[in-house]
Amino acid sequence: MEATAHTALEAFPMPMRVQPLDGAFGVRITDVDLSAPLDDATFGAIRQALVDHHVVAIAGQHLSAGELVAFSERFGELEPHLLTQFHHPDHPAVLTLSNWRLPDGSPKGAANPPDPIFHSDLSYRPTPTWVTLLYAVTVPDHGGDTLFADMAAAYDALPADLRDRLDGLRAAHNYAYRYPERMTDAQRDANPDVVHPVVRLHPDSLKKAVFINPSFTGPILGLPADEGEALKARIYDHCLADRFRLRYRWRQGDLLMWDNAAVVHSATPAPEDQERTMLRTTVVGGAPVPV
Ligand SMILES: O=C(O)CCC(=O)C(=O)O
Repeated sequence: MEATAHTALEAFPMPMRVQPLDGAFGVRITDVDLSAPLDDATFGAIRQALVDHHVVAIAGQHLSAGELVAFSERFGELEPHLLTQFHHPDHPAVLTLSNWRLPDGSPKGAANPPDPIFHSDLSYRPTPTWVTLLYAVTVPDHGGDTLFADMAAAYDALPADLRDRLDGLRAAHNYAYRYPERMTDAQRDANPDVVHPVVRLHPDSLKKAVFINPSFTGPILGLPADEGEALKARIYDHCLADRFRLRYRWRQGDLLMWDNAAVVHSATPAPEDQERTMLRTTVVGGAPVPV
């Protein structure tokens, strides 16, 4: 298998237009309607842009939950979130994220925490999420941006001694390392620790990327706890630096996709007096391949 060539922005299928996002990486695609059936060439170009640029924003969409599912399924099998209480009533593969409350006072969706932290979606599963698709239904007029860090570029830029030290290491992941209070006993029992390589090989691009995150990653196997924590802190300090970052400012109707095998992301707080509601799907990837 050969690594894919970087998508040439000027060679994108018409009538779509693609431009770099304002950050270290990522692209914005316009002039495509995701509620309509897409031919294979158009979908293939979007998929390749995701592999090459890690984050793809498609603006100006009007999607129902069913249309979001239909487009998401082009990437592969969808995995419903373990927080079943926030599944869309008609489409369990859709998770509603919201800071808002329904008229009866119950939450409209899973709320982002007040202290968001970088993570890779479902890294606590044996086959973590490959693509996350997040669709902006209602957005505030400020705040609630999403942050990304490019873990492949960060890996490439690691000092050689640290890079050599990481290859071959493995770490434990669990949703409970971040959100123990959100889980029922049954959810905790159904989601024990899983072990993944600290550096993974991307199945499409064949690039290496750091695959630990400050939310869901626990101990590094085979290292004393204090040494493992110090190593993780050093890695996060390097990987989350501004030079590897993208800040995404949302507009209503945006569909944002990201490649969890190449980036970590974090919500940021939204104003409490303005609604922010998003629909999310997650596409299952393969088990992370060690380097
Ligand atoms: O709402 C956001 O900006 C990001 C949400 C998030 O972190 C997630 O879906 O995993």
